[in-house]
Amino acid sequence: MSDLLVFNKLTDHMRVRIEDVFAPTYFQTIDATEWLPLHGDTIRFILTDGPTGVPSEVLKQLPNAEIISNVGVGYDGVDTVITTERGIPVCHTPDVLNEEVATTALMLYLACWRNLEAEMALARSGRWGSEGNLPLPRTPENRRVGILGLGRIGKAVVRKLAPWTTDIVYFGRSKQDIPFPYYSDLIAMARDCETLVCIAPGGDATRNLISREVMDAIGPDGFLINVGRGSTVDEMALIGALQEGTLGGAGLDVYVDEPHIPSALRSLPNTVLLPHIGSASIETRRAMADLAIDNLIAWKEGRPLLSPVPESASLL
Ligand code: NAP
Ligand code: 8YV
Repeated sequence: MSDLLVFNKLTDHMRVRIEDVFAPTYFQTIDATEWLPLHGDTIRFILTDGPTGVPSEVLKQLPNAEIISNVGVGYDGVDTVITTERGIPVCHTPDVLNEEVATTALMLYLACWRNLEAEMALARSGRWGSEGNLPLPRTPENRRVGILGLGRIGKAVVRKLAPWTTDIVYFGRSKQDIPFPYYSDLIAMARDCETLVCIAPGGDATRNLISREVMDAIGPDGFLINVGRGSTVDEMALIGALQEGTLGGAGLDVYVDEPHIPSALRSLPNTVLLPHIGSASIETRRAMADLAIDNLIAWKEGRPLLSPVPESASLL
């Protein structure tokens, strides 16, 4: 009888740890319409990841679910209004991925400013000799960078940017006790900076926050870097701004409908695109997986959770 429903793909390390303690069912291997009505009531524990989440219609069919553990810090795929109503705590994996995701943001920052993708393509093409070099790009040095979401990862981004620029401004819902200028108006910040880095959570509160107006405020000489969630950017507006050149370029790790990247974005020369690899190193993904599994085991053994999400605090 299964007690754990697993939505995400597991590494061998995770599988061994999980199968040592739990009796898992892997969602991708079952016919949910048949399985859930028959066995849904046996499930006490749920494991998932950021992009996958837990579909609300599935959660409805797990009447005895006690806990959801998310391999990832972003948990916008889980409806915490419903989980809180049902008394189901949600855990995530903060901090262990800060440096890796910040490195991804830095890679996109440098790649955009130095036109890395086109330069690499020219070197591989064999046409360097016949065509000569590309027009010179502009330097990433001493640019003003605006951070949307100066939280755990946002602060790591600022640290990693320091060798290139320390001219940092930020936007969020509240002013923090830090020495960087705060903007309560995202468009005003976009107007004043040359790169906007988004590392805010996804979900309804931030949906389409980066509107065409924000993109146009960054301007034709600036870049948008998004390592937060695709939902925070109005993707259709982004395509328009990039096609018309009112926004200089975009470095993206996340998209609205992953793993689908709109063909318009893929064919534009002024984009640098990554397939949601913000935290994707062996070491960091293992640390995230271990923390997510440790939370499940702590719950099973009646110990305090290691990293519940803030919305679950009232349940603990
Ligand atoms: P965090 O420490 O909670 O920081 C989030 C920041 O976003 C805070 O500074 C917060 O500031 C701001 N924020 C939250 N809601 C907002 C809103 N409605 N409007 C404006 N700003 C808002 O989270 P974190 O650990 O840094 O992670 C941030 C996000 O990065 C995750 O939620 C996830 O979506 C994304 N992420 C992506 C990858 C990837 O692979 N690409 C990997 C990890 C994480 P205020 O509270 O002052 O508003
Ligand atoms: C992962 C993420 O891609 O932590 C997050 O919020 O988006 C990423 O680190 C994801 O959760 C896969 O495990």
